[in-house]
Amino acid sequence: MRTDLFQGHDYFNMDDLLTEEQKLIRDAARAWVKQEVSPIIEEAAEKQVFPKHLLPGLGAIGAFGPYIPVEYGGAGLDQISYGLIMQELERCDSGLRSTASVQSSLVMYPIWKYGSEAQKTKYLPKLATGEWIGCFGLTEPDHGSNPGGMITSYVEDGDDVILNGAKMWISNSPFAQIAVVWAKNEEGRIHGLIVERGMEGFTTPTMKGKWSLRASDTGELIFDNVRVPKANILPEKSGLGAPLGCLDSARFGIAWGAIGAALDCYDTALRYSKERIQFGKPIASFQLQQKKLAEMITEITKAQLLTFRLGQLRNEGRATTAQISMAKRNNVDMAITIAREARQMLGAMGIMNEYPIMRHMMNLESVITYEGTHDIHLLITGMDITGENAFK
Ligand code: TGC
Ligand code: FAD
Repeated sequence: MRTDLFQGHDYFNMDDLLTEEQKLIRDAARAWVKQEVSPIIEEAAEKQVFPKHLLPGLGAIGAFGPYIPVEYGGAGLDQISYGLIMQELERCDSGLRSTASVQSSLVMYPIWKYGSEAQKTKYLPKLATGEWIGCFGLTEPDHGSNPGGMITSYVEDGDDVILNGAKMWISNSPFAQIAVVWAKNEEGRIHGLIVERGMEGFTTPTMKGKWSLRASDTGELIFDNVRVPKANILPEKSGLGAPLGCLDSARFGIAWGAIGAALDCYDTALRYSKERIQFGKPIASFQLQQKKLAEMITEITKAQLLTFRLGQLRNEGRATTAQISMAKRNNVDMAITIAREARQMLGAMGIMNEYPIMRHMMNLESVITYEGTHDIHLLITGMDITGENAFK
């Protein structure tokens, strides 16, 4: 069992920009992670299981729907608080943050923004506590970066619809009680449906064999003539813009989360470099190792500044999809580069589970792929600045 010695790093006094409430929320999340998750995370990753006993604790620290209004069971917090919670979770493990991202931004967010009052009252309070867990089905075996091409579809049948198709790579699907599923109606228009575990013809096989995000359960969603009440269709928004709006929120959380993973790698490498003696001196005294550490904290600081500003813009309702893309892409790339450098600084010890770096490095290979790949986010920026669409 590893002792979690992490200390925050705040080179540009970013804490001065946070409110007392934001700092309290961040510190509470950090304390909970250190006590409840750090001691068990390596074993969970090795066994390839998500530790489900953590779900009520995640609910209690406000990680499920931080910005959902209190009347629906959420914490009613601002976007920077949401980001800080994601940072603290991913500081420990990207899979832990994934569970909270999916629940908050990809399940609670669409129900809150696009759902009926009856749907909000039925689902949101139970999702906020972690009593129910949800998942988000957009990606299909043949439609990843191009979700608009999806073939999952439904036809109307009285008060119900009959849903057919399959989704793949779905975080939390193996144990989720509900799935927010994106499917085309008879006119080919995309709608969101809430599919509940137990509906006949609905199965969620687990996907095994991942070398990345091992402490997060990933699976499929299979719909074989599943009868879903029309009352479970999200009524307030349709079209591809509906799931893409959820992705804006989740990608924002990932931008913060990636800083957490980078901080943990930097913190580990910094401490190790002061303790590890070679040629009669700590390796921290060698210029090449200092270069690595100095560049790491520089990149982390730049990401912190970018992301804080993005949080302000989101709080004002002004952040654009392209700004969020830039932050997600930059910060995940920053974190994966730091993980690789930090691993080298630990020499052979860097590959051991006694330290978190290799796990972060492997996790970040998923994070740089999901919620829009590194290349897709570059093309979103490219389209935004040139007005030219290079996707198709
Ligand atoms: P495009 O023609 O650009 O847009 C289609 C319609 O959507 C509108 N729109 C948005 N609306 C709201 N918010 C946004 N962010 C929006 N972006 C676009 C757009 O105006 C248009 O509306 P309308 O009325 O004209 O129809 O769509 P496209 O087919 O060209 O695709 C664009 C592209 C490639 C950028 C997009 O599809 C994309 O982002 N692809 C990446 C797919 C992706 O990120 N999938 C993520 C799956 S979920 C996941 O990975 C969860 S990981 C879980 C975890 O965190 O653990
Ligand atoms: P593809 O789209 O096949 O892309 C392959 C390569 O081609 C990539 O490098 C990509 O950048 C490139 N490419 C594609 N199109 C273009 C283009 N136009 N121009 C240039 N290059 C291009 N999805 C969900 O819906 N829900 C989830 O909960 C979820 N969880 C996930 C959990 C994990 C662990 C992982 C790994 C994925 C998860 N996903 C989920 C799926 C994820 O969103 C997709 O993997 C991602 O969107 C990329 O799709 P793809 O894997 O099919 O890659």
